[in-house]
Amino acid sequence: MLEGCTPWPAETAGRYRREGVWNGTDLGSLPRAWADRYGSATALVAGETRISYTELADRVDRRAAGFARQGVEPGDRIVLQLPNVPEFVEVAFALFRAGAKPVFSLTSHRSNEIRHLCELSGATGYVVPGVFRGFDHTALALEMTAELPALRRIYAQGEHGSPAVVPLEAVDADPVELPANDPSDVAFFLLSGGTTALPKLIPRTHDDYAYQTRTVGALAGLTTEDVYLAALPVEFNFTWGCPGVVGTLAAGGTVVLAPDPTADDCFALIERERVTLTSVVPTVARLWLDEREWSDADLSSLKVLQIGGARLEPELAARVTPELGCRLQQVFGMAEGLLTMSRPDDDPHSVLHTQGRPVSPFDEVKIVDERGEEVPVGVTGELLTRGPYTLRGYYRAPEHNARAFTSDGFYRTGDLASLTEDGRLIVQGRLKDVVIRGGDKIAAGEVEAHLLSCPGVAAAAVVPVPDEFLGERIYAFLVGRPDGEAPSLADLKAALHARGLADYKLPDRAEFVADLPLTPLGKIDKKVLSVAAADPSLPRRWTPAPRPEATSEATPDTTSEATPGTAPDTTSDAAPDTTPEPVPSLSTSQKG
Ligand code: J2J
Repeated sequence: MLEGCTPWPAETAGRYRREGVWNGTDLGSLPRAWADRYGSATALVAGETRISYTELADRVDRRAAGFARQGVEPGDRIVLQLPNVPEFVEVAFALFRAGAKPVFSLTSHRSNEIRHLCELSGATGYVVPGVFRGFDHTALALEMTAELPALRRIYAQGEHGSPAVVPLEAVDADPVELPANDPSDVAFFLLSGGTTALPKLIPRTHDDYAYQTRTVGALAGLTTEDVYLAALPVEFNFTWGCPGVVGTLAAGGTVVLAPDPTADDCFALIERERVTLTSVVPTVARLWLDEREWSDADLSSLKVLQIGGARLEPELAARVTPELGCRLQQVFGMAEGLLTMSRPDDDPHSVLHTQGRPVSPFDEVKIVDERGEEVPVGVTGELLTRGPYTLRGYYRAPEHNARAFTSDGFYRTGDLASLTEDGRLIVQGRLKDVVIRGGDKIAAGEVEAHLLSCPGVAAAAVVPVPDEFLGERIYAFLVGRPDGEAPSLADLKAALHARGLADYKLPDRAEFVADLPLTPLGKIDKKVLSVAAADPSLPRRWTPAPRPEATSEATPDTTSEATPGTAPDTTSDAAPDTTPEPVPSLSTSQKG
C-alpha cells in the first residue's frame, strides 16, 4: 500500500480475500470490462450529451494514455476538482487506469482548502474546471504552482492563454499498454468531514471501493434498466459510490449528471430520462417536497429516493412516499467507510425512524460509553466500526490516527447512536466538533482558527445552531480585543473569504460575548454555547465551572488537536446529554 497509509492486518485482509469480499478488482480496468458487457447502451447523460459504454471506455483509454504522455506516473497524486460533467468520470477512471491517485475536491474549495490538499497529498497535478460559477479556478491553480514546488501540472477545461496550463482536451493520445494496479493499493482519496482544523485524506483502495459499490448495487437490485440521477456533487461518496455513479455503471444502467440539485433541474431530468433512483441530503429533499406542490413534472419513473448525509426528521421522511410516489431509503454513511441503509422489505416504522442496517455482513459495529465499554441495546453511545471498506488510518496522520482508532482497528466515528433489538442504527447526535450545514460538513476548529486571525478577535468558538432549512447553521461566539472595535459579521465574512476559506464555511451568525464558558477542565464549553446559540433570549453570562480535583486538572487533555493560534482546547468534555443553564447576563452585541 502507498506509503503513509495504514493497511488492514494481513490476517484480516487474507480472510476478506478468501471470502471473496475483496475480489482483486482494479478500478482502472472497469470501463473496458463494462464496455465489453454493455457496448452501445448509454452510460452517461449530461445536458444534450449522451455517451455509450464503448465511447466511455475509449475516452478513458485515450485520456489515460494522454496523462501518461504528460508525465503522470503510477503513484502520483492529482487533485481532481470538476463539477458534474462527463469529464469528471472520464478523468477519474483515466487516472485510475494510469495508476495515479485522484484526490476528490469540491468545486467550492478555494485557496485555503486546495493548498492544504496539495500539500498533504504531495500532489503533482491539479485538474480544474476553468471558470466555474464565476470563479477562475485556473488562476487559483497558477497561484498554487507558484507556492508549491511539487505541483507541476495544471489541466483545465476550456481555453487558457498560459503555457503552464494544459487544456483537458489535449490530454488525449492513442491508447498504450499501462501496468495494472495492485487491487489492495489506494485508488483515490476522499476528504474527511473533518473533526480537526484541517481536513484529513481518506485512502480508498481498488478492492474496498469495488466491494462497497458491488454490495450497495446488489442491495438496490440495480439492473441495466436503472437510471441514476447524480443530483448532488459527483465527488461526494454518496453520489459516487452508494451505489451512485460507479454502482450504476457496474450494473449497466445509465447515469444522468445534474448540474445542481435544484428541484427545477432535477424534476425535468427525472421526467426526461425516466430516472429510477437518486440520492439527496435532507435539505434538498425538503426543497423537492415543497416544490412538488407547484410542479406537474412526471416523476412516476422514480422508484427510490435515498436520503442521507445529515439527520432526517421523521416528519420530512413521512412525506416522501405520499408526495413523491417513491420509496424512501435512509442512508447513514461516511467517506471513511461504513454505510447503513434501510431495505426494501423494512417495515414502514423502521424506514421513517431508523437509518437501517450495515450494508455488509462483514461490517462490525459497536456502541460504546466514555470508557469504551459496549452499552446495551437502545442505549446511546459512540459508534465504532471496522470492516472491509472502512479505513484503518488517514493518510499521513499518525498522531491523529492514534486517537481516531482503537488499538484493535475500530474507527471512532464521533457519531452518537443507538442500536435497536434487530440491529438497526439510530443516529442520536455527535461528539465531534462539526457543523452539518445542509449536508456540508464544517470542522468548527478550522473556522475558529481563521476567525482568530481576524482583526479585533481575541477568542472564537463555533457551534451548530438548528435551522429549519439547512438542518444546522454556523454560529460563532467571539470575544473582542479590549482595545479594538468588534468587526461586523459582514467584515468577518469578507476577511475569511479573503483568506481563501470556502464560502460554505463562513459563519451565518456572529455574536460578541464578554468571555466564553469553560468546562471544569478548562476547555470551552460548547454544550453551553449550543444552547445559547439556539435561544438568543438566554442571558450570556456563564456559570463559573466548579473546580475539578487537583489531579484531574493537572492532567493535560490530548483529545483534540491544537491549532497554531488557538489557545483554548475546544473539545467539550461535558457528558453528551447534559443541558447547561446559563445564568444572569453581561452585555452582548448580536451581529448579523
Ligand atoms: C445523520 N447524520 C449523518 C444520517 C451521514 C452516504 C451518505 C452520507 C455520507 C456522508 C456518505 C447521516 N443521519 N443519515 O459518505 O456514502 C453524518 C455523520 C457522519 C458524517 C459523514 C455516504 N449520514 N451523517 O455524509 O463523510 O456525522 O459522508 O459521520 O460527508 O455525516 O459525512 P461524509
